[in-house]
Amino acid sequence: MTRSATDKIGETLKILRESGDYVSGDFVAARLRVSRTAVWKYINHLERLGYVFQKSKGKGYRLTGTPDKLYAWEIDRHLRTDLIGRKVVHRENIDSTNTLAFKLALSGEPEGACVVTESQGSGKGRLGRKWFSPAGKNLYISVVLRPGIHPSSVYPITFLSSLAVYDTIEELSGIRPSLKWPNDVLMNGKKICGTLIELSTEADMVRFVVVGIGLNINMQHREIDEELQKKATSLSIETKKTYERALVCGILLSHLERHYRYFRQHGAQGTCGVWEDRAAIKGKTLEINQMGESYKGTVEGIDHDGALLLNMDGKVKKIIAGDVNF
Ligand code: BT5
Repeated sequence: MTRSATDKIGETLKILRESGDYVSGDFVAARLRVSRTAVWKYINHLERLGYVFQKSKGKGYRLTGTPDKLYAWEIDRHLRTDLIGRKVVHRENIDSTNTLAFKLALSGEPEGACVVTESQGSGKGRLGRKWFSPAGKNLYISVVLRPGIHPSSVYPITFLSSLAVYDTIEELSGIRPSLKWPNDVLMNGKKICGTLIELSTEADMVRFVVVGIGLNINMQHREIDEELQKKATSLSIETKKTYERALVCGILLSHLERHYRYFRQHGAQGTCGVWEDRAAIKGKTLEINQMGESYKGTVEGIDHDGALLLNMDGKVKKIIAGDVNF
C-alpha cells in the first residue's frame, strides 16, 4: 500500500471515530478529496484488517470494533513526537524488526522511521541470543536514528530506550521499574524489556543506529516459554490489567524522542548521568560476566561512554560489555 493510501485509511478511521455515529460515504469522500469508490475500498480494506462497521444504505458507516493491532494509524493517535514514529512500517510477522529496519536505513529511510510487528520468527537478543516474540501480545519495534556522532559515543543510545520504557511503565501504571546494566528493564526482579542496538558506520561517523526494543505487554505467565518463566514478566502480569498496545507504543516513542533530544543536547555523558541516577547503581555490589570471565566488585558509576566502572579491591575496572549476575 502506498504512503498516501495508508494516510487516507488512517484519516477515514479518524473521521468515523470522531463522529462516533454513522458517517456517509459522501462526507468522507469530500473530506479526503477522493471518490466514494475509494472510500468503499478503504472500508473494505479496514474490514479485512479486523475493523468492524455497521453499514446503512441511507446513513453510511459506523465504526463499532477496532482490533488490537499495531497499525501505523493506531500508533499515530498516541504520538507526541515530531520525528520518531512519523513513519511506521507494520508487518503481521517478520523474522526480526531490526533486520528490516537495518535494510530500510541502508536504502535511505530517514531518521525516526520505525518497523513494528505482531510477532517475530527470529527475534534477536545480544550476542546471538534469542528474543521470545509470541504473536499479538507484546511490542517488537525498531527505530532508525541518525545521530551523526562518533561510534564511541553510540552505546548510551541503549540507555535512551531503557529510560523511555521506564517512563512509559511509570506513566501507565504508576510503578517505577528498575534498570539493569546494560540494557534491561525489570519489574519485580524479572525482565520486561530488552534493547538491541545495531549500527552502520562510515569513516569516523555513525551512519545510522537501529534501536530494537522488545517490551512485554499483555503476555500472560502461561504463555511464556518454560525456560523463561522464572526470569521474564509483562506489564499485564505485574499490574493485572490489559493494555492497548498501540497506546503503549505511542507513549514509548514519545518518551524516546524526549530522551533522544536530551542526548543530542547534552551528549552521551548527559544521558549516562540520567541513566545512572535512575538505575541507582552507584555503590551496588555486582558480579559481571564478560566473555566467560567473572568480575565482582562495587559499582563506582557509569563512564561517559556507558561502560560500567567496577571497583575491585581498590582497582577500578572498566567493563564495556557483559551481563550482570544476580
Ligand atoms: C536483549 O538481549 O535483551 C535485546 C532484546 C531486543 C529485542 C528486540 S524486539 C525488536 C527488535 N528486533 C529484534 O530482533 N530484537 C529487538 P539480551 O540482553 O541478550 O537478552 C536476551 C535474553 O533475554 C535471552 O537469552 C533470554 O534469557 C531473555 N529473553 C528472551 N526473550 C525474552 C522476553 N520476551 N522477555 C524477557 N526476557 C526474554
